Amino acid sequence: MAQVTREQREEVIRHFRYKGVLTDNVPYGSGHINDTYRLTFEAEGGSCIRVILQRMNSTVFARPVELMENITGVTSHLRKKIEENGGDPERETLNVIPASDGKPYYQDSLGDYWRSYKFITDATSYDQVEDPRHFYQSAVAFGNFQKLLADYPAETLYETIKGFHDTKARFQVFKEAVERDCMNRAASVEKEIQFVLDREGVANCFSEMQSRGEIPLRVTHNDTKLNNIMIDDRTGKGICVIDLDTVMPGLAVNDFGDSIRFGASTAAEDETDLGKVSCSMELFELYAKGYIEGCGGKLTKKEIELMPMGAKVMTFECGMRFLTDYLQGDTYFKIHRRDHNLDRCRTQFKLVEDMERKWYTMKEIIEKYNSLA
Ligand code: ADP
Ligand code: GN1
Ligand code: MG
Repeated sequence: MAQVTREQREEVIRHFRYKGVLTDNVPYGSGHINDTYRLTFEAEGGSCIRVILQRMNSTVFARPVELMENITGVTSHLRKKIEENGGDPERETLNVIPASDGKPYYQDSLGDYWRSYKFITDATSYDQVEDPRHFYQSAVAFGNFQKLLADYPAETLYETIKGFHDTKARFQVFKEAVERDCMNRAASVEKEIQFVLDREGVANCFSEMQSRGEIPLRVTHNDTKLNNIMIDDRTGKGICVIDLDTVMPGLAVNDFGDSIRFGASTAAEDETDLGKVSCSMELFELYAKGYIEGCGGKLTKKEIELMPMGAKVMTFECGMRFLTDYLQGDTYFKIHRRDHNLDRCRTQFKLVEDMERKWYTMKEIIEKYNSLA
């Protein structure tokens, strides 16, 4: 997508009915997909009001109107549940700020789609675990999110990205990207390509289990990395699950696994010193405990048993996606330096190898919680 221009942002801001005087307008967060800004307004009496303004990525999300329908549906459902449970829906779920015409989005004169959310104050989204208690609390919150959406009518949700976690289909897309090699990069990443090709069984396993009816489809988040949750600065609790673009029917084991690949890693997702990258068994256990608790008895024994596999499949899939994007010329994930997607791919594969080494430890940890569940 083309870079957002200042004029474009000014036009968009005029089409939301924000109150007060705009005093600050800055790019925000470290998401790989949308263009996010934090706006600050000074209201009468000198108080500060913050909002999030986002340009939705139209390369990734072809149908932004349907996407926003999903988000308003899901957040209304969550709001009702949070109110019933005596919580604070202003902080515990995303709140969409409608545009001046009342729609939950604004389409600018260049054709781009924008949306705005109330800013969740006094909370932080972390790119890496700084305090293990935060990681545990994020697990409880993602589990609880799953529980709150257990009775959401799944058939009303649009599939915002077709086959998002269809790892088997992604394996085929990867092979095509290798064959086309449109950037002439394949020769320089033979080792990484072979790493993927050696693991076709990993790519296929959940699709086979699903077709045998061994694991249920649920309404899941599908992008459960630690920076997609706001941790309350005061209480340390996972106050709000954000980034709801991919809420769709999916697998709980994948939600679990995606959190592990990101949060249980001992290094950043794009660390170039692979010596620093490993999967922490302490963080794995902490997250498993929190997620099982958060789901409140809703997971089947089979789903719990498959948690190590969820971690491996999601880490493998993500590495394969980064490598596919590298081979295709970096058109999907935002990059901030040359070979950024390759660096990201390498951390994921290092984690997969580490999980393979620690496989029995992971199984043992999960068995312990499964016998208690
Ligand atoms: P992306 O899809 O690009 O990852 P996100 O929706 O996750 O976009 O937003 C990017 C970042 O912006 C988040 O990781 C978080 O730091 C911040 N953010 C998003 N929504 C809010 C919000 N309502 N309040 C505070 N911060 C937010
Ligand atoms: C993207 O949007 P963001 O940055 O939270 C991606 C995830 C990947 C993740 C890797 C819609 O997440 O699937 O796992 O990057 N989101 C989409 O960090 O593709
Ligand atoms: Mg995000």
